[in-house]
Amino acid sequence: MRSGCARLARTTVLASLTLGALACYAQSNTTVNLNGITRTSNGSGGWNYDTWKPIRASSPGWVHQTADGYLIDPVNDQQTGQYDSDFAGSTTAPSFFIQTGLINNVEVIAMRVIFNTYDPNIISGKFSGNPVNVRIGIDATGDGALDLYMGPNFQGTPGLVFQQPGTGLNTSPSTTSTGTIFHPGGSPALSANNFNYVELNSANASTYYPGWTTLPDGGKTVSEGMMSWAMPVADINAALATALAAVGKPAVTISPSTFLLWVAFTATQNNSVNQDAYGMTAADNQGILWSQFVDRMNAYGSPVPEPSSYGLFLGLGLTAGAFFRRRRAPRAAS
Ligand SMILES: [Ca+2]
Ligand SMILES: [Ca+2]
Ligand SMILES: [Ca+2]
Repeated sequence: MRSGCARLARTTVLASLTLGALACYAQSNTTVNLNGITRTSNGSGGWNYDTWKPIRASSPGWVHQTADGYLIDPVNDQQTGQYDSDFAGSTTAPSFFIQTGLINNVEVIAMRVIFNTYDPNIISGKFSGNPVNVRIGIDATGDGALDLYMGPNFQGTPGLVFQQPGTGLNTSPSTTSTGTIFHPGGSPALSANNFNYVELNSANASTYYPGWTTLPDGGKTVSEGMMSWAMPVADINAALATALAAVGKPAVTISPSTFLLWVAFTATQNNSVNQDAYGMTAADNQGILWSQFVDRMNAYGSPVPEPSSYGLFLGLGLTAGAFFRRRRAPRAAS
């Protein structure tokens, strides 16, 4: 069901923004396990990502990616010295994933990131580090600018929140800023139904992330922290409506089938990206567009189809051209 529907999504890409929800509604019947395993062995030295879908690197040539094209983030490249805000990964291990499905019969999009340091106090609010503003950003309008941020908030009472883009273009790490925090239904408290945070290390990798090995983090705990959470699709759309209206953009509704730009970053404060941008190092040019190193994909992990598979649909007249430009990503400065 999933794979068949994924193919359908590819062939209906031009209509994805408006018809995606209709095309693949049946695809979302899988129950999301926020504590679930990240990947499994494919039996020949590689990996299957059956549930959690790694974010894809823009092609061709972005330097920070796995051999199979998934975006990675190097360790110890956060800008403020706090390893608990450092996305941790290697050339064989991505650390930003999404998936879609149901939790308690509610359609959600779930997100997972892995930090370099695990802190057991995070849910109690005693957390002394700074993954307080881990945010996932999406571009839902196709112009390369992020329209909405979302994620768990650890300042004050922990909860899941949305955040409007701040002033600026919001098209690259250096032009991305975050504005008003809000939640259409009130910020839901973190619970087992919407949030999961576990220690990840070489010893428990077979349970959580086969092939994972612990990564150095400046003398703190060696283990990594794997954080997963889920946002209802209806809540994302309600928040998107608010965020787009605030900047005068036309309303757009997404579904799990919609091809979006997915970005992740951490910050010590609620207004700028001052820690770690997923997919680049602190030494890279922070002015590179998100769309130059992050590939668009839907929440099922499918990338935007190549031109050969959408030519038949050009007559639909929908303005999705921005999704099909395959850009040459500049290599990072050494
Ligand atoms: Ca990092
Ligand atoms: Ca570590
Ligand atoms: Ca980074």
